[in-house]
Amino acid sequence: MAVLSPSARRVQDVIVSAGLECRVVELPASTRTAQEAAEAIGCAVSQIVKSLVFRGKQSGKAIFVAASGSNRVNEKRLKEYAGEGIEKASPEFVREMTGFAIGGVAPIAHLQAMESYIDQDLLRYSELWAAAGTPNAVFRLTPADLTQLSSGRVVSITGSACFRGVRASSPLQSPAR
Ligand code: 5CA
Repeated sequence: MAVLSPSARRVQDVIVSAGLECRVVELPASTRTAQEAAEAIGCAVSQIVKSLVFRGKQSGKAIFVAASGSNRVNEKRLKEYAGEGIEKASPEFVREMTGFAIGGVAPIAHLQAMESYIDQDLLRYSELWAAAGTPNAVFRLTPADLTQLSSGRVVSITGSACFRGVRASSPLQSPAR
């Protein structure tokens, strides 16, 4: 088996410590973005776990969101969960909190504990893929693995708060390739 780079190793070690069998793989192609990762893996973009860091405008606290690759985080909704205005974190803040550079941020093995949310749409799939510390490292996991590894609250992260009921009953998205 190929030797993993240090960041990918850190992710693999956390997986093993949790008693899970997911295996980190470093691919020859770039998996820097959700789209590139889906193409390299051969899965739907919606099956990619997008790892996003936001920051509370008042408190400066870090907020982590594991989102389905095809979803856009509704910042109004995230603001409600966080209890304050939020903004996208800077690349430096992302690295400080997670220990990973943008493009390789894993949903686990972060340097600092963060308030975390998991996009409920990710629970629709039997198989997910997430970044594993570098722009070409990924691992396959199930939604159950994700909720076990991350202490995040499973929530809806799309749509606006007033249409919550409508969104909740919306049909399955066809996987975008
Ligand atoms: N390796 C893939 C998933 S396997 C990956 O990391 N995709 S991602 O979507 O989780 O990470 C890219 C995300 O980083 C983008 O969606 C974007 O929200 C964020 N990002 C990109 N550039 C910046 C930037 N300059 N500052 C803050 N966030 C950024």
